[in-house]
This record gives sequence, structure tokens and C-alpha cells, in this order.
Amino acid sequence: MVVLQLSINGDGLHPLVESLAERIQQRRCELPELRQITLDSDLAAITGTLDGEEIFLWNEIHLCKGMRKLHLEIAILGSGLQILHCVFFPDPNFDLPIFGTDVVVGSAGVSAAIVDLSPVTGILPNELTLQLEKLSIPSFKQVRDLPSWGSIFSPYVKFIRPANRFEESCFLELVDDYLSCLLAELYRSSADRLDTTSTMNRYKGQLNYCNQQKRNDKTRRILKKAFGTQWAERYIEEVLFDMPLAP
Ligand code: BLA
Repeated sequence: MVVLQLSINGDGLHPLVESLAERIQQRRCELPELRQITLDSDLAAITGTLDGEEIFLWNEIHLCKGMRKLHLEIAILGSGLQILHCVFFPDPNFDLPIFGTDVVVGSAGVSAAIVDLSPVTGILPNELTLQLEKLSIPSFKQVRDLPSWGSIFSPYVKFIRPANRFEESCFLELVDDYLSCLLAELYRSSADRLDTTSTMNRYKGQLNYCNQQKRNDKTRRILKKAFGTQWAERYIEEVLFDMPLAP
């Protein structure tokens, strides 16, 4: 399955961005009651220019049973920067973590690759923890320090700068493993009532996750430079980290 045939200034997608997007799309097909959300055309695919270079932002949003928003985005900002951004937000009445992965490719290669299943109430479901413990986690040469807002991530977060193509493929397989653990947990889980304390706590936990992600100045700075302050703020608030509806 090919994500999209992109060719900007003659260059295609970085192999990790392309293969990761395809893998996410494949896993996404396994989700129960999957439906695509039609985005406003000004948000689905966005093009522009910056300092004479083309910029391109491509979005897909789905939802499924147990998850309110499955967001996959690819951004190409000139010839020097490509970003894959993906977050799966659960419905707060399901005891599921938020899946998130972000890959940033600069002119010197992949500078950041992060993946996590983030618990919104501080603790992952027991069976999911057992499954994550069984994974063989590759050892990457360059593990990066989390920023201060990174307290939202689980002990299983992997934040690295892949040293070479081999480590890039290890990262891809790790994301795939996290996705299959999440899928298995989704198939095990069932909806709680909307008026329970646990649903309310998970709702508040998602608000906190979104607020912490919004503290990532690196994302904001790039979007402002490419699209202007107003547009960037709207995009962050409405597309990247919009708040869940109160249960
Ligand atoms: C870092 N995110 C970055 C960086 C850029 C972006 C340019 C710096 C790269 C580096 O330090 O090597 C930019 N990321 C974007 C843009 C989008 C994006 C423009 O997603 C969207 C259009 N970020 C997320 C999610 C996670 C995440 C879901 O959106 C994690 C699950 C993490 N990005 C993340 C982290 C850093 C980062 C932890 C490093 C921040 C730092 O070191 O301060």
C-alpha cells in the first residue's frame, strides 16, 4: 500500500517516513469499526511556499470503536525537513493509552524518532504491561533526553536518534509491536459507563496530555515559520491536539 506519491523538488519521502506511514495504515485496517473522517479541504492537504521552497502537509483522520481520533500526518517543509506525526486518542470511557509516534527528518537524516503508549491516568492496563514486558526492545546507540513536558510518557517510551538504516528499521518494527499490543488491548477492552470516575479521570488525563504536547515549542516554531502564527495556533488547537468532548 502506498501512502501517497509525493515528489517535492524531485525528492520523495524519506524511507522511514514512507515505510512507517504504510505500516501504520496497515495496522489501522485491523481496527474495529474503522471509519474515515472527511476533513475540510483546507486541512486535508495543505500546500504553500516558504523562502522559495515548497511546503506540504497531508492529513488523514479516522475513528474506530474505542478510539475517538486516529490521526496520521506527513509534513514536508522544503527540501530539508520531513515529519511523520501520528496519534491515536482513545474514547475516555475505554481504559486505553494514547498511542503516539513522531519522526523528524532533517537534512542530516532522522534527528528524532519517538514512540509511546502513554497512560492518561499514570498506569497502563495490567495485561498491556505484561505484553510490553515480553517485547524484545532493541538497544539504540543514541537515546535522547525527554523534554520537561515529557512527563506524560510511559516507562516504555523510546526517544532516539537512529544511527543508521538498521536502527531505522528496528524503530519501525518497535512501532509495529506497540501498535499490535494496543490492538490486542483494544480487542480485550470494553466500554465503561460515561458517568464513572474512571471515565472522568481518563478524560482529564487526555486534557493534560494535549496541554503538555502543546508545550513543544519545536513543533510550534516550525508551523509558525511555515504557515504564520494564527494558522499555526489554530492547527495545533484544532487538528493536532484538540480536546476530547466532556463525557
Ligand atoms: C521534536 N518536533 C520535534 C522537532 C520538530 C518537531 C522540528 C525537533 C526535532 C529534534 O529535536 O530533533 C516538529 N512535530 C513537528 C511538527 C509536527 C510534529 C511540525 O508532530 C506536526 C506537524 N511530538 C508529537 C508527538 C510526540 C512528539 C505525538 O507531535 C510524541 C509522541 C514528540 N517531538 C516530540 C519530542 C520532541 C519532538 C519529544 C523533542 C522535543 C525536545 O527535544 O525539546
